[in-house]
Amino acid sequence: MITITAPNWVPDFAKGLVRDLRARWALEEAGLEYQVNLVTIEERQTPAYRERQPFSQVPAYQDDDLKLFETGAIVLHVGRKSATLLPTDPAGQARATAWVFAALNSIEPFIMGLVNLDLFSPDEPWAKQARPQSEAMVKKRLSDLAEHLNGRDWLEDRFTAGDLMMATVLRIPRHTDLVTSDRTLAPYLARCEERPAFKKALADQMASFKA
Ligand SMILES: N[C@@H](CCC(=O)N[C@@H](CS)C(=O)NCC(=O)O)C(=O)O
Repeated sequence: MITITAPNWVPDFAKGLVRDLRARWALEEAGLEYQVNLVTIEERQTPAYRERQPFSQVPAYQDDDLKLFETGAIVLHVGRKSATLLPTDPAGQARATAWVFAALNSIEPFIMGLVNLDLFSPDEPWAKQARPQSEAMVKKRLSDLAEHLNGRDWLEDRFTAGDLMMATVLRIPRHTDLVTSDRTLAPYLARCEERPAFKKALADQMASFKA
């Protein structure tokens, strides 16, 4: 049975954004059965957990043959089991993979830079000073993305793992209107979030915090 880890607790601002959502969503899209192992902060520091996730983070993934970490790797691994996530033709698969990397490499770091300033150090003078440049960088990447998406429903000619990853990244700056005010990105994100697999994954993540 496939198992993923998820945190047993997070602060309110992180609920619905925790990265196990990516693994849950991919597994739902693929129609694969899985179980979720809720782990405490202390458990994540143990050698046994760090063997599964060297940075003590969530999620970690395990199936009969493989222990895996990093959501990009997990989503691509699950994607190879499902044509819903990754086209079976090599070119289509490579393009979808490129968008997974783009989300994680070209957009998420800038969004996380802004989030770190806004949510973790809002009152620090250095954070106030750095914010305009940080926001400008996010806006530039988002506008590049919007330009690509203009007139398209998905990053490629159909939904892929690239859209899944991009949507989870675009959800992160929800304390701002950077995505929701954009006439291309807002409906794109809504389209992704309308998918039944996303709704199920999100509902399950939220339910795990209630439990
Ligand atoms: N690059 C990792 C990031 C995972 C990550 O940041 N997980 C967060 C929860 S969303 C976490 O475990 N944070 C606690 C920590 O970094 O110590 C991935 O994509 O899997």
